[in-house]
This record gives sequence, structure tokens and C-alpha cells, in this order.
Amino acid sequence: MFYSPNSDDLNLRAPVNTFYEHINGGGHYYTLLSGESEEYVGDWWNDRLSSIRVAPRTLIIIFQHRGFRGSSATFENPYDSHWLVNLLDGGWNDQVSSIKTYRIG
Ligand SMILES: [Ca+2]
Repeated sequence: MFYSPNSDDLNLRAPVNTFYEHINGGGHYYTLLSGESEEYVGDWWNDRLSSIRVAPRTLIIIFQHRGFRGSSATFENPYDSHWLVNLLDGGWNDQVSSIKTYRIG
């Protein structure tokens, strides 16, 4: 959709969201391309996420329980740059069990 053979910006070709063990992008991490979802983040990552680097033009919904259940919170990044979100605010630190991501705009 946003692919350009002349672009050297990998994030325009494949927006990458990064999920971190600690706040401010610290500790272990893994990635999801915008549009991917996880019904369960896995035993190691369950209740461990503390920050998210949201890709450009991406909306992410995090869920308290696996299977996209329980409380949820939405983070929308309509801009062309990444956005680092710490989950300390709102009581979401070490609470996430499933994730949806969407491309927007
Ligand atoms: Ca953590």
C-alpha cells in the first residue's frame, strides 16, 4: 500500500511495532508488523510488557487477557514517525496478554 521501490525507509514498506520487557524500550523485545495480531503473547511474555514502540500510521489495541478479552487500551499513531508508549500510566504495566495491530491512514 505504501510500498515505494525508491524508498530506503524500511518502516514505510513494512511498519514494525516493537514490544519491550521494560519501560523506555528496555530489556527483551520482539516485533509485529502492523496488521498482525496475537491471540496470546505466550507464556514468557504474558503480563510482562512494559513499553511499546508504535510504528507510523498504526493503531494498537492491548488486552488484559488472552483471546482479545478483558480490559483493553488503544494507542493510535497517525504520524510518520514512531511513538514510544510506556504502559506505567493507566495500570497497564505487566498486564498485557493479547494484542491487535492495524494499519491506518
Ligand atoms: Ca515488564
